[in-house]
Amino acid sequence: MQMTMRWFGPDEDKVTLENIRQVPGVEGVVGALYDVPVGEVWPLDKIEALVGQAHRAGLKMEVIESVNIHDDIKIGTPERDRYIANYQQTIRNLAKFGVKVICYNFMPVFDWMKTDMNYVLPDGSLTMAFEKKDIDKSLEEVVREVLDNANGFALPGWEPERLAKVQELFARYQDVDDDKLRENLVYFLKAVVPVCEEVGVKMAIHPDDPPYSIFGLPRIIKNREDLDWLCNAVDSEANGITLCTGSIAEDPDNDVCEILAEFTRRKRIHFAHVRNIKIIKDKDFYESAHPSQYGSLDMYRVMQALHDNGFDGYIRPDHGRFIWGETGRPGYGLYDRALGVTYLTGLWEALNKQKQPA
Ligand SMILES: [Mn+2]
Repeated sequence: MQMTMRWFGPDEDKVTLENIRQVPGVEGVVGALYDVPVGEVWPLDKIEALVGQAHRAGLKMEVIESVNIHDDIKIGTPERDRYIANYQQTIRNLAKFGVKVICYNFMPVFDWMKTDMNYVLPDGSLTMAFEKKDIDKSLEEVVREVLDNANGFALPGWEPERLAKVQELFARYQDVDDDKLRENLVYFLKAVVPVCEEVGVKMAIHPDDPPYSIFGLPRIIKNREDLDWLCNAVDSEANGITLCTGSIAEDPDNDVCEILAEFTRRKRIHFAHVRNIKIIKDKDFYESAHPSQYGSLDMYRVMQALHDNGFDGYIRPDHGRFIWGETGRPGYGLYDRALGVTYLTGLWEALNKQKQPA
């Protein structure tokens, strides 16, 4: 297991590499280039500079989150082949600098959805929440609220210029249903997985967040059946999963620990986002502090499912709350994520020692 934290780069992140280097247990950062338009090739010199910064700070950068997928690939237009060829080249370029895992998602329009970016918990900390009543509004209203509440930071997957045309984007997805989206994902994977195998990189799809349809959009990575379908559709270890415990748990019908255990055994989980959520009612929830007592997930069992099935991939604590007066990009402060790292590392040590008594 290699513990990591996400880092948005020197210009986009208030949290520095030096900060992250001092969090006990963290060996690497998960990074990305944010100034290359979606669909274009990531240039070697920019990758070299990015990875080099991490190395100079004493950190690895073996996971990229994310190389986003161009809408033409998800929609399946004739132009997709050019974007897929670019993606293949990006994989080759990343491999040259030691990247092992590429996280991505295949969600139309929105990479993720929360309705409250500054939800106040009883202890005064701030977190992100999702309440269904708040998406029963107009599309523009929901989009504006998310963008307006980002505390001035760019949100991953929420490019304002793309979402300014949200109605047009929806219109482009009009004929894409679940089956069509699945077909387009397989078309993409059949093209990129052989390149991954050749250069030693693994693709790792992030499940849909939330794991059910919103605004009538298709959703294809929601539960155990979908993940099983994905693994069988292109049967290669290079066709893998970023298992996000929070996203999967947003549907109370999903058994997160069972899913973790099965796909770890099948060697398809290359990257795990480990966070807790608290279900408020039905499918409404907020992102809680990591320890089991604050959320709906038993985090001991979550880590045990990974540990006991031979997990040897990368982990990060996904999101954290804002505590101790910290402000910044919602979900990505330093303090609460550092507490999450420490807690998860502690659980892992205990699991290791239970297996090998002193
Ligand atoms: Mn996640």
